[in-house]
Amino acid sequence: MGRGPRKVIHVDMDAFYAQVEQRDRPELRGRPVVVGGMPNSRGVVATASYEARPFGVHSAMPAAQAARLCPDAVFLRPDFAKYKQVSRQLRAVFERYTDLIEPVSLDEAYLDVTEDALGIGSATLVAQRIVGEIWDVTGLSASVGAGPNKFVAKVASDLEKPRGFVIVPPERVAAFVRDLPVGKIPGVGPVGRRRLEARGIATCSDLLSQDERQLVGWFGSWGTRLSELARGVDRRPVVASRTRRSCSVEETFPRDLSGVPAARAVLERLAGELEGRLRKAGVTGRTVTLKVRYADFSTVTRRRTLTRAVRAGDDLAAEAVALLDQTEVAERPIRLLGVGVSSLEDPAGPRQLELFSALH
Ligand code: DCP
Ligand code: MG
Repeated sequence: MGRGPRKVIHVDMDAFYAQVEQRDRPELRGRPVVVGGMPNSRGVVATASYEARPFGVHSAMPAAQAARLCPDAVFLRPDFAKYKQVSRQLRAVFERYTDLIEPVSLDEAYLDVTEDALGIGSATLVAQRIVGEIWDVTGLSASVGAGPNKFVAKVASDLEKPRGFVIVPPERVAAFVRDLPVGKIPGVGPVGRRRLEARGIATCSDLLSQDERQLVGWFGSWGTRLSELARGVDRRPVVASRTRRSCSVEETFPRDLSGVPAARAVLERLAGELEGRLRKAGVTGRTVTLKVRYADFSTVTRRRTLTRAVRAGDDLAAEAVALLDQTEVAERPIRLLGVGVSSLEDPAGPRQLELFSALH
């Protein structure tokens, strides 16, 4: 294990989708912008620009409600391809500073810079350089937090958004955590908060004043976890994502789709497209993944690993359609469907694959 405290940075873009849109359409800068569903639909808000937030507009709220709260807001549909592109640019910035990068979502990642790649040494300096470089490369602002673990870094990055910059050195962790409302602890949602408040626990210092055994008695293993976090302790490592070799196609619908037959027709078409991609790449795959994004933007993936590698559109479609049973596609409107394949193999055999990689 480590010799001394780790240095963990958490980066989270400000009002991500909305900021990208404001960057690309300067006439929207300084104006309330809501990205997500349209006000006259049953869609929900994906995010709101900081100009819209004082009106009470927030993620996951029905778009119609957002329009009532903030009648001057400009409503835009999300452009996921664009956000993914920015996300790749962020990743490239992070990679200059460390290999230990754990992406959490398109706009958020943990970085372990205990030993940063450039030998800068100071987490504060690394964080400053990362924010500066993100701005130079993407024209977008980020908030960052740094501390000896993921919990502290995450809370710190959220504390002074937008353009937040909060560094918590090890000796300041105890004071930093003490006054934190329990609702700010990642993983404590509204339900958890109510359970804690019912026991008179509103802040981390309230947690600290409870005996750990009492917390475990009330809340089970969650009690242990809370007790640790309240002391500013979080041992979770930053886990670098493996570069998974996969291939997928997906489609967002101009209007939400309903029903299994409609979903099946789309999946058959996407599977045909995927076959083309796999053919071009000269690979087959053993794991088939179905991706479903519902109208409220919540997204699920379901996968199945086969005993043999497949590539034919018919095979891919059959697997993807079978996986529909494990989703709520029959009951809920669908915004996006996707089919992917991983555990890729080269049907020509491993020797060919080696030769191929040796040539690159
Ligand atoms: N998102 C979404 N639906 C949600 C939450 C988020 O579609 N319920 C999308 C839109 C956000 C992006 O993910 O722009 C990043 O989520 P964040 O929670 O980081 O929120 P923002 O970046 O928009 O704002 P903040 O400045 O609070 O981080
Ligand atoms: Mg964000």
